[in-house]
Amino acid sequence: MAKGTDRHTELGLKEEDLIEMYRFMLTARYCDERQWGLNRQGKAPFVVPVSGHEAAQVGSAWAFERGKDVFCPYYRDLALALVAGFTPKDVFLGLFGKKDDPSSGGRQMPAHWGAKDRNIITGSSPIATQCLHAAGIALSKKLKRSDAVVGTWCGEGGTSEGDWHGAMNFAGIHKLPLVLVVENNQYAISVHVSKQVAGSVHGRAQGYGMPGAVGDGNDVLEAYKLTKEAVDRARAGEGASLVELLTYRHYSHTSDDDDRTYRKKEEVEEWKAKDPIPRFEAYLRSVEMIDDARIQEMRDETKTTVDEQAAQAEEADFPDPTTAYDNVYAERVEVR
Ligand SMILES: Cc1ncc(C[n+]2csc(CCOP(=O)(O)OP(=O)(O)O)c2C)c(N)n1
Ligand SMILES: [Mg+2]
Repeated sequence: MAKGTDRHTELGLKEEDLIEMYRFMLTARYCDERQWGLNRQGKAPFVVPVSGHEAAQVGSAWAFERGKDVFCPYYRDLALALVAGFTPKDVFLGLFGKKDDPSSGGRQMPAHWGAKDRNIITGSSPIATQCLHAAGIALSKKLKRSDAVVGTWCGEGGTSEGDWHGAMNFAGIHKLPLVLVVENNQYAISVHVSKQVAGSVHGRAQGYGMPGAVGDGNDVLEAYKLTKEAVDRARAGEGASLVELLTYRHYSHTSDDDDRTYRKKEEVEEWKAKDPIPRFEAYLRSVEMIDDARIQEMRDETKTTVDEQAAQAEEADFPDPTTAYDNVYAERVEVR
């Protein structure tokens, strides 16, 4: 392919962008493998796996401007949290419930990503509540005449919630600078998408007066392209958009779920063959940005970083028990 006509060039992405995107995808994958192993060792009580969603999350997150835009993610968004400014150590501090966990200082369940200094708004456990928070923040950005854009992410199961429809309706009416990304991995725990959505997720946008796009969520460049169009639209004052990214989770819903009871092995294997990481590696090879040796080197480097930072988090301090009521009640109540 002649230089200048590559897909990424057409999207305005440079070599440094692609290499960083690839590194984030690898980092998320190794964090996932490490946290899964720690769960099986009994060291991490609850894990929400991300494997399979890396392209959807890194591609969509890359369309936002860090430091200005606001991220309202959901629990599966480990790769997105990394792009938005979490380090692997931060991920593991949350997993172990340690004092320096940026999301909650070890108070919340793991995977409730949040950090004020990185514009990541922590979500509540009820699904799709973050979409309403995001709509409210987008309204405030509009009222303040800021050109910041708000992004919110959820699964296709989340789109059955009233909160999601409320956010869509409000964002459509008020033309809010909001992008709603749906990571459609075909399942809401054990419930297949065919029992969740009769039409299509992206088709729901029409009823709320906004554009709805759908694309291959295992292709990081497509995830970026669709989300970037939506972000540009929002920043130009043209209102909200919905982006549906088709993907699949490789592991069970959480470490407390057994997906063998509702997913056929063949189906899982079929989707694993579309793994977003080797697919992106194939693209990077095709534009001669990396070769096999560089892939191995980057994989080794990333894995070492993740292992080291996971170990540092494991050794870190737990919160002081006397701080248990901090930020929970306005004033600490002494109980005799
Ligand atoms: C309001 C509400 N109902 C039910 C649950 C239990 N629950 C947690 S995750 C989940 C499935 C969500 O699936 P989806 O939105 O497709 O996201 P995925 O986990 O597949 O990424 C459910 C039903 C919840 N947390 N909140
Ligand atoms: Mg789902």
